[in-house]
Amino acid sequence: RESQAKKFIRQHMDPDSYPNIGSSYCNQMMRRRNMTKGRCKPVNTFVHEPLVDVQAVCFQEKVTCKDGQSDCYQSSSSMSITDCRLTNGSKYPNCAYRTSQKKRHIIVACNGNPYVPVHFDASV
Ligand code: T3P
Repeated sequence: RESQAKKFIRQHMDPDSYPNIGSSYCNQMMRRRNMTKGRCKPVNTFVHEPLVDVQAVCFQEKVTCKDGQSDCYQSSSSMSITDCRLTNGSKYPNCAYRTSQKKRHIIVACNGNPYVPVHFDASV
């Protein structure tokens, strides 16, 4: 079975696409990374930074997660990200996404040994 760490990488890491991101980026990437199987995942963020820099966030500022319990950390630097948000009229299996590029501080939950990101909580 896929580990939580591998799942985070599949769902949230894309270091190499930036800056060549077009309006169909999310439609393609959400499908390619298997987030349109069974349902359309409503919101998902891809991070365009090296994996080591995202893993390092687990040792940066500790913050409260949205669920109030897990261990979350906020990146000290702003990072290049792309938010994918399902469009209102989109109907499974035709998952249609709006692509928005941003520079934000990311908040991730970390777990395990090695202590690595396992969930994307928010960007601020
Ligand atoms: P996961 O836990 O697999 O990383 O919160 C539900 C899902 O939405 C969660 O999936 C993370 C994802 N999400 C983003 O990817 N970006 C966001 O900005 C927010 C708010 C949620």
